[in-house]
Amino acid sequence: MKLKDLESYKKIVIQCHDNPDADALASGFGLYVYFHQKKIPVTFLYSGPFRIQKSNLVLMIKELEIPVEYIEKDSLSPLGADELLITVDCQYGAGNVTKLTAENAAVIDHHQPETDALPLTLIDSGCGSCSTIIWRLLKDAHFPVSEDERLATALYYGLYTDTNQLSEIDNPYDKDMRDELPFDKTLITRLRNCNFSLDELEIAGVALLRHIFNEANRYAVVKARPCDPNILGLINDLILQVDMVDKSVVFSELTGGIKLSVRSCVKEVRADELARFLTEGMGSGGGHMEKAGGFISKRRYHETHPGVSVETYLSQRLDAYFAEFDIIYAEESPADVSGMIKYRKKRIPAGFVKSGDILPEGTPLLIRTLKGDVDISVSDDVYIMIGLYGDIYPISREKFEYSYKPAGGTCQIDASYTPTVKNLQTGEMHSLLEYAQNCICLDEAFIYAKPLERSVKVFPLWDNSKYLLGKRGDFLAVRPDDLHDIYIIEKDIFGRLYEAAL
Ligand SMILES: [Mn+2]
Repeated sequence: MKLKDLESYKKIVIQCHDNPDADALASGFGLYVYFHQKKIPVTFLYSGPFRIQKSNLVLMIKELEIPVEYIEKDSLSPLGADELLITVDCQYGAGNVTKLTAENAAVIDHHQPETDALPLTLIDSGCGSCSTIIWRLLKDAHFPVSEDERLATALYYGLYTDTNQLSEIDNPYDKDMRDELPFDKTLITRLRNCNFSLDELEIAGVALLRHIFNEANRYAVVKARPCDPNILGLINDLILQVDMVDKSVVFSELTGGIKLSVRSCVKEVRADELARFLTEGMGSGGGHMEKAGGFISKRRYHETHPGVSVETYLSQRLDAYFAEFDIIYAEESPADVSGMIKYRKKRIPAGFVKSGDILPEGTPLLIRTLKGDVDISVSDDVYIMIGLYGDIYPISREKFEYSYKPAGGTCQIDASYTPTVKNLQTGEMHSLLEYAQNCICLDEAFIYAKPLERSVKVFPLWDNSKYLLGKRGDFLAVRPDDLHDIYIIEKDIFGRLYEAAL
């Protein structure tokens, strides 16, 4: 869906969820500014039992001049056939937004799909905020977002608050928006410092009085009364500092579902991956290695875990998590290839970039992909391989020359986000594909591999601080010329890239 698809109506009403948060306000504001500039009559409203009272939101509306109106449920008037309702940061017909009768409705949201999709729907649950999706739509429509400081600040603050002060970001679009928007720093500082009330301070205090602690797996689970997600992160940062606790989950039960904050301070557990594990099939989770967050839909939870308390669910799920994984430190011990089969890499073109072609030797680079950011330092001996799905990994020139040869032509990938490369000294960003050339695997590229029967975390040779996660059915692979070079190939990709070598 593009903004253009929404422009053919006589009038547009933007509605965000009841009890709006900063992300909902920023998202509605972004659309409002766009349609207003297009000279289409537009209003932005919210309903529900309560008017906005939170001090940071009141300040945000006032300082950024967000033209949002509160309409009581009984005063909502139905929309006609030539009018369009757009719900932002929520879904038309869902429980957290007062229903306004409309013949035409569109949905822009970043939560898990809750309702049957309407024709005009854009939901990307991978984004940390709905503001990010609005920003993408505005950019796609060539709207100069960065020239409007009030709008830029609103969108930035929407992402900031929905991702626990940006600590729970992992989507590349979120990172791009964070890096690109020219926001008002002074105002963000003011907003940050009127973020919660004395009542919320008390919620934090009460939550800390009770906890579940598991000594064997060194985790804690804490329940907080319904509150703003920022409070959960604040409580959790404190809990993680306890000497016996290495991982912790703080949650609260809200009207629409369960909001989680997840923390880890050991490299064997990535908080973002644990958040995904805890919310799997019922919501979404993600973030950083140490700080992450998640949301579980109430409806999905009750369907799959009827009558189970959230504390019980989380403790059992955490125990399952710790029982599930084997850990391999590639640097420390070579792979045991006895149960593995030899595979030949199919001769499918892949992309590669000589890092020395991008910038001068020694320049620190950040390469952003759908699967995360990778840091490298430019060197004539470091090449970057680009897989069919936009996955990237560094390879030494020597290994490259042994296994591949340049094949000419432009490199094409099949991914929803094209890897970007950022010069960490200047902040300049480019598409990695600008520098890419095709290459094909020489005949003699073989690997040993076997499908995994249990989940495994591999700390690869090229980075022993971050693991690669392999799930049951994925393949554990190792290069015959270096039995320490152990990695994971996802099961969906394996068959397309490898064939058994007879
Ligand atoms: Mn949101």
